[in-house]
Amino acid sequence: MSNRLIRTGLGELLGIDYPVIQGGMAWVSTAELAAAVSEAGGIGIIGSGTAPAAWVEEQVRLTRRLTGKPFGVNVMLRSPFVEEVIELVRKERVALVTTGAGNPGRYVPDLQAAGVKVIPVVSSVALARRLARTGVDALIAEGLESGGHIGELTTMALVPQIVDAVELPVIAAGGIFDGRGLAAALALGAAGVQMGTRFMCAAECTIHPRVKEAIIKARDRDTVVTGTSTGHPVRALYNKLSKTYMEMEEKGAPAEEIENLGIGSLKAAMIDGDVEHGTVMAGQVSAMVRQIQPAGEIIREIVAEAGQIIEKLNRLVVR
Ligand code: TUI
Repeated sequence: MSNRLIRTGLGELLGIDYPVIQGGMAWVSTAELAAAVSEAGGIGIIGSGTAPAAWVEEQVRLTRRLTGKPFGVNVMLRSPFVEEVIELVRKERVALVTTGAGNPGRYVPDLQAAGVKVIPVVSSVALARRLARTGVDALIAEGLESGGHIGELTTMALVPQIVDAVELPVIAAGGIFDGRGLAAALALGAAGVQMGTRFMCAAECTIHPRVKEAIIKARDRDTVVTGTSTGHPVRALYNKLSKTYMEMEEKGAPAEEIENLGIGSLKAAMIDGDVEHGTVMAGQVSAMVRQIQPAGEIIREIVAEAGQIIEKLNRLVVR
């Protein structure tokens, strides 16, 4: 397969060859996956989730042993350890911090002063505009096709709106699986893509094999969104736990009771492999995942396919 570069400016910003970011996923994206993605020319992200700084520090050290290339850490802003994790990534001067589930505005100046690039994940135009004013380096616009905590707009509708609203590189996330997704994202004005679900089935991803199997088995309508009634919608594979969620939401159970169902459930799925009583957060593209592949192969495939599509589209235009 040919492997030319797709130059969008994201490569220069992050010091990488291909405009592909691996989504930071709690309990999923550890040093092994992050390092493999970075080694292959994308950028890998350690998902810190609700882990304390000591765990993140260990992961940063391990990643540095596995690759000399730039990598990032995702900070989940609803973590009880958010302050100490921010301090750790600042002290360690990791190349990139992505954030999720909140507004990271107040951390931006200190991180950038330490040489850390800051790229928040947003799911609305309002937050994109607010964060653009804080001087963030780029934005990840994440549509509701994604797994995990999601917003209310699709990638197709959200990405061009954010591209028009800010003068920053925008990375598209949610529903992106292959070179078609990358080419489509570029057509919407994005400078690159972030992918989570596909990298869950990378050979280097350390999650329980039963989770990979469940994703490979999933069909088009097998993800569901629960938690909308509590204000924290989450997309995950349909299973016994999501059935319970839906029943409780249906009968109008108190928000606290519904939220309590989720405690420990992500770890139960990803680490213990309980794909029936745990939360298997995964996106709508789960249905497209058919095999376990090395991260490097995934990246090379996507970039080559996007290149071919762009050339083919070019030939569609008759002069
Ligand atoms: O963050 C994600 N996906 C996630 S985080 C996660 S772990 C979790 N644990 C407990 C509660 C919630 C999540 C699993 N999946 N994606 C990035 C993302 N961020 N999508 C949407 C947002 C978002 C939502 C609201 C970003 C900012 C925001 O702002 C609210 C505010 O404070 O203005």
